Amino acid sequence: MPLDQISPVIVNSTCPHDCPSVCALEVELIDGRTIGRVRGAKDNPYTCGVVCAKVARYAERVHHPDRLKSPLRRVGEKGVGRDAFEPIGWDEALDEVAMRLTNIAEEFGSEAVWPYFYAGTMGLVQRDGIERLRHVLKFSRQHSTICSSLSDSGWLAGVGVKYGPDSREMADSDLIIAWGTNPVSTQVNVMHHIAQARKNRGAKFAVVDPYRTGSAAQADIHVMPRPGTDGALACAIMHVLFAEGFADRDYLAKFTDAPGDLEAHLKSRTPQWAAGITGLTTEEIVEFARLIGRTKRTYIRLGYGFSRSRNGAANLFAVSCIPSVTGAWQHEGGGALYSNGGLYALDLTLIMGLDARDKSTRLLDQSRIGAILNGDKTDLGDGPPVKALFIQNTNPIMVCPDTNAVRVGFARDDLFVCVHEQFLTETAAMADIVLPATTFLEHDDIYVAAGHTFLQVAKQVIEPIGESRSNHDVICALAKRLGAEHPGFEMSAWEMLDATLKASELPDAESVYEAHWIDCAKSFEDMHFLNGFGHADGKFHFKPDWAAVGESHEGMPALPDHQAITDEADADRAYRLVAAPARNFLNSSFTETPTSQKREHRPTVMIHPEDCTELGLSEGDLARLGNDLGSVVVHVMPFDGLQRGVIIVESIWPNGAFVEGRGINTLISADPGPPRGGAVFHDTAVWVRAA
Ligand SMILES: Nc1nc2c(c(=O)[nH]1)N[C@H]1C(S)=C(S)[C@@H](COP(=O)(O)OP(=O)(O)OC[C@H]3O[C@@H](n4cnc5c(=O)[nH]c(N)nc54)[C@H](O)[C@@H]3O)O[C@H]1N2
Ligand SMILES: Nc1nc2c(c(=O)[nH]1)N[C@H]1C(S)=C(S)[C@@H](COP(=O)(O)OP(=O)(O)OC[C@H]3O[C@@H](n4cnc5c(=O)[nH]c(N)nc54)[C@H](O)[C@@H]3O)O[C@H]1N2
Ligand code: SF4
Ligand SMILES: [Mo]
Repeated sequence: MPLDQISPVIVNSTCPHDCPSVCALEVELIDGRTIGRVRGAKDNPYTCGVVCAKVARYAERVHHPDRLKSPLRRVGEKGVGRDAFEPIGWDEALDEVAMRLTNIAEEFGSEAVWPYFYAGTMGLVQRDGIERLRHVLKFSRQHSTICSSLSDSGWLAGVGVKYGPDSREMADSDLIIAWGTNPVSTQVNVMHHIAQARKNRGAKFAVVDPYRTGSAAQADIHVMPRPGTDGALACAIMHVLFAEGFADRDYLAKFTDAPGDLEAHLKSRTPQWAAGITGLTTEEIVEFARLIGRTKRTYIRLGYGFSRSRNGAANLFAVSCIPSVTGAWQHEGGGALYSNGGLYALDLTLIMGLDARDKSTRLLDQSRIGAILNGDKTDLGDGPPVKALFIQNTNPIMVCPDTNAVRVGFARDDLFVCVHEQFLTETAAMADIVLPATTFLEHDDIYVAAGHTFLQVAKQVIEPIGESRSNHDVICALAKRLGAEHPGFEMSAWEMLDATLKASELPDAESVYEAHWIDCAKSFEDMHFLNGFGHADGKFHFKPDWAAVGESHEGMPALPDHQAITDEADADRAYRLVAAPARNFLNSSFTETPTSQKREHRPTVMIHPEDCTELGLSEGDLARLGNDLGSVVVHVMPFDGLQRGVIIVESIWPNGAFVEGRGINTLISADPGPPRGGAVFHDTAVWVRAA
């Protein structure tokens, strides 16, 4: 019978992609090997039946003809593609990886091996099991900086703990501000809850973003600052709040550390001052501040995007101070949310092998992989060079800063690379051994979320594609060959997640799976910090202890401020580049699916029409963008939804999709943002000319 005539079974699952929404899913199962449509679970109070278009069409990805189906050994040049590889058996592949890692560790020390991973899947067993192998064998550790270290730093400085007012409360807000986030693209569920508030309460929706994103286009108010200037904007808003009687002085006295110092400090942070830095008008700033001041139920949804600057931690911190001045935290539908990552009190000892962790083992910065592979002593310290990479869940040749350096590093003849992947990515194409990986539909796992409060357990839905194996299975098989011992290497993925739940005093895996999710929200009082903020004194800190947040705290502002350390434009590099995510990709994933490719069309630079005229560029022309790190060529799209002097290239396209084969991260610096590192994807000055 043709597949479309079979009525499919619906199976519960959870979206594993690196996205705050972590949607509860309903997957059409056509047969034991084939899925149909994917929908959001209607009865999940956050997902509410909504998923993004990419995942609705997951069949395109899971059943893609290019899925890796067997282990591969490279027999040709690096970076060529499929023709350079020959299929081999699993035992042969794993034996070779184990042999190479053992030899390298014996010759150069265990720190010469660097297991390297990120969040291609957010499932805790499949994502973090690599840490267990690392810790048991004392391989180099990874400082995970590519996504959330700047934003974590900024949030923890003021609030002290990583959660906040329940995102479902957006539906009860009167003003929702998407600050440095583009939910239409990056977390579509937020838009659903905003739509509820607009419909039910006539709520206003505001977006703070340097360009007119899909979200900004739907907003009532779009505040469009220059990139990297949110600290100045936040200070000027707070200046107005104090000056015009919108500050909640009772709240400030009870719940904050230094309201007097803050008020005095903000006297000189006038809207005129901020206008000069942000490129906004004084009137816009004052009007926005008054709206926030008048609206008790103001909910700020803080994004990661505006933290991806050298001053990103300071900026996110400054914005998080606003509800502490107005006292909005006290109200239902009020306050600010960055992430609920700290809500889930899971004991990850078993999964991550934390009992075997030796903190004296070298820690290497994930975002500086280019410098590290090229032997930079500031990164390597006294330790050995990195001689072997074992990679799961990430595609550094596309997604890391300073692509040229990353490529030179991967091209080293004396570097052994094993990549465990679903597709032959640009990174996998540089590997010596490639192992085929399952997708979330082909293995079991447990999921927590940044954007909501639900913990979910999902079971395997279909048979693994080809000979693919899960991360957990590969880690355990390698551990056996490497002589690594830990109880976690002896268990199935299901046993691991069940044991993790039990160790965390939560219901067992089967019960959570049966329920599809359990809600880990704390009480209203706790989520709104009415019982105190996360610091020992229970106060929100306007004067953060930056030294407690990160080592590179020197120069962090004592009170919320504009920290003038960005890569500012100058006479030679007149444009500020924002390399924001594209709607139809998810980081480097979905760049392989036909629908996403069609919708995104091609790498494009958005330039203000007046800048286009000055540069002699028109729609469809090729422009070259460059700085000290290199240059890239892209097609031009004149666009009036940004300030002059700001340009946008949405991504993350493969390098190979660009005219000269060099992708946008060629231009991104690997400088770590203070105080605790972090990649600065949206903080780049470039020159632009016709190509
Ligand atoms: N220009 C620019 N660059 C950026 C950003 C930006 O905004 N602009 N954002 C940055 C951010 S925030 C992030 S988080 C990074 C993310 O960058 P990546 O970590 O590369 O992103 P993903 O696409 O999430 O996942 C990477 C790979 O994991 C694989 N994968 C998925 N599930 C599994 C699995 O179960 N097992 C195995 N073995 N592999 C799996 C996928 O096939 C995919 O190729 O990119 C960063 N780079
Ligand atoms: N479609 C899609 N969804 C995704 C991803 C994707 O690549 N594509 N990536 C996933 C991942 S790993 C993450 S971490 C999240 C990130 O999702 P978000 O939190 O939304 O962060 P970004 O997408 O990096 O950036 C959001 C917006 O910040 C803006 N921005 C840049 N610099 C500044 C600034 O200085 N000030 C202000 N106010 N705004 C600024 C950008 O223009 C962009 O529109 O999204 C996830 N969801
Ligand atoms: S919105 Fe995010 S979590 Fe939801 S289906 Fe899409 S990628 Fe997955
Ligand atoms: Mo991310």
